Amino acid sequence: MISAEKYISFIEYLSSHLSKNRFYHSVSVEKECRLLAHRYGADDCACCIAGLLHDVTRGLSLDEQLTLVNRYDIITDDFQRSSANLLHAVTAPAVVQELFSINDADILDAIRYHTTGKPDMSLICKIIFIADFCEPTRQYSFSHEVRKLAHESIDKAVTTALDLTITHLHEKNVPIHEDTLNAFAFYSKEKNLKI
Ligand code: DGI
Ligand code: FE
Ligand code: FE
Repeated sequence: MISAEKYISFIEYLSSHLSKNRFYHSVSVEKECRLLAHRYGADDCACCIAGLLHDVTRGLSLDEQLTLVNRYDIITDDFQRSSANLLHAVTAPAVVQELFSINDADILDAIRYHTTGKPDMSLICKIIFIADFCEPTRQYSFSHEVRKLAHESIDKAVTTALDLTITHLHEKNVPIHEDTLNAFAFYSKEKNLKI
């Protein structure tokens, strides 16, 4: 259980550092995380904290993200350093640790991989990845379909979300990070579909 003071400090920080839409998205991810945590028996407090805070650095420019990479000595690759879309997931765990003293490795890992996913994710990692993809304020036509699937099989939802992301990025001629490709290779093997 998280204290009221701590929860309010998250909300105050996010509402003053994110756009209105991004703030609303973060709260919506938190709500979706709670539903999925109850559905799959995950730690709902950890899932909600990770869901609420996952985009904490999303409002920063690429240069501001790179300043964080240097300040916290974060290990990154060239691809991540060239893309604010990818880099916000890499910088967020350090900020969450520093600002809010959150040191839970599962929460930090779920935030770190919320954009690309990775092979063999923990349950909390999968819940944040999917809640981010399909929370109800998302505008994509297929988010509703993935949301329904997520409540039936989290692994099938992860596979579908990765597949849709890769197809979408291909169509836009955007290069795909190896973490995303490795995650899809792992989850698209039917033997790995556990739930
Ligand atoms: O931060 P959000 O908008 O809530 O969503 P996100 O963190 O899941 O994704 C941010 C963006 O990153 C989104 O436009 C999709 C993109 N993305 C996801 N995987 C990859 C990627 N972009 C590249 N270049 N490569 C990837 O593998
Ligand atoms: Fe994000
Ligand atoms: Fe997000």
